[in-house]
Amino acid sequence: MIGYGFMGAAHSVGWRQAPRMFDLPAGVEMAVVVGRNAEAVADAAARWGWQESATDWREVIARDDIDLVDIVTPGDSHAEIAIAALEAGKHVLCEKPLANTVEEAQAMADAAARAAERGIRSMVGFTYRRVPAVTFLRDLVAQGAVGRIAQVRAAYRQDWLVDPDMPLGWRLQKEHAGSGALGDIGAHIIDMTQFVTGLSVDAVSGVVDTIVKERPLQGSGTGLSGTVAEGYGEVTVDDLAIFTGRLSTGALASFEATRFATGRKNDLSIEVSGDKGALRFDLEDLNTLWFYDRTAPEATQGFTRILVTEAQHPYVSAWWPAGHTLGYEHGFSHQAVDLVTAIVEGTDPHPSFDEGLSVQRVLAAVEESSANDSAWVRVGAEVS
Ligand code: SOE
Repeated sequence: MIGYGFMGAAHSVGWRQAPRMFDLPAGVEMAVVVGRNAEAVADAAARWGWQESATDWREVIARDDIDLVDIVTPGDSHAEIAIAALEAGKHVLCEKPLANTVEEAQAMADAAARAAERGIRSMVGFTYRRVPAVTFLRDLVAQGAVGRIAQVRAAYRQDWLVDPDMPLGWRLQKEHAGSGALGDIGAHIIDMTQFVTGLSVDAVSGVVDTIVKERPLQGSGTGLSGTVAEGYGEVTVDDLAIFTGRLSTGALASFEATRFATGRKNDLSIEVSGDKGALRFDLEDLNTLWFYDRTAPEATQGFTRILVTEAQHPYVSAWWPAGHTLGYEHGFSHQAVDLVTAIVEGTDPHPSFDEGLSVQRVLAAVEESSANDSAWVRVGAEVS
């Protein structure tokens, strides 16, 4: 695993639990965790159960005893590491968003396609696809439970930037993160919309905005907090993004990605509305799915709560009995299970780098639209 911040912790928990709770077709050895600070990465290895730590990812990628490289670094190093790992014949799991630009994502997707010819697999870490209620929502949509989709409403709302003294971490710097709320959390709801509906976002109109334009420099810290250092620096990414998407059937979707939704901590919600019914999911209540069945007798219609903890629900049987709920970290185990299974079975895991590229194109189109008074921009059209 390259990187050891917030996502490094989450992935480590996933890799550790997956082989213990699921019957995997291959063993998992947490071999090496890599980071630039030797002491800090050694601590991370000891805490999370990696056999070794190292400071040079190129040396680690060159090792014969490494089969899979998990990339949890900021976006500015995804392309370089992923392409080098794929060329070295390693399977790759890369955190979202796939890259910082469409060009980088395209180069990664090309490298993944070349590697796939040699049986090397790659996958993007849109982990929320593997929250059981989200996977089940997708299954129900595919079975026709909502009928023809008329509209999707998707929002990812956080509030950790409301405080103007929150320091200028890497997520607020374009050269490291590519974009702000748009790429960090907007990418999740774009991917989730495409995943649960099976439709693509083909055109967008939107606006991105930066509310606090300068912040104190960061001392230490890698996650969503940190200490403040002397001086101020410019915020070079968006704080929030609001956009409309036209889906491939012509249906409309609304998207809201914000770090300024006061009181909302990690509130990803999606509602899919069709002519037969509707489904709604909210990450702050992640064991629940709401289903409205328009085909039921009118007198008993209404949003019904499904507690997604039954053995028949995706992934659940490996964990606890019905009603014994799961949490944020379980998606990372499910991701590990599906990737290892695909590698052993010789199938292509999802989301693929091509799917990551499709999200990247939507992100670029939203920025293009915002720069042009919210004009509609076709996704994948040449972005100036
Ligand atoms: C911060 O906004 C963050 O950690 C994202 O980077 C993750 O992708 C999301 O899952 C939770 O919030």
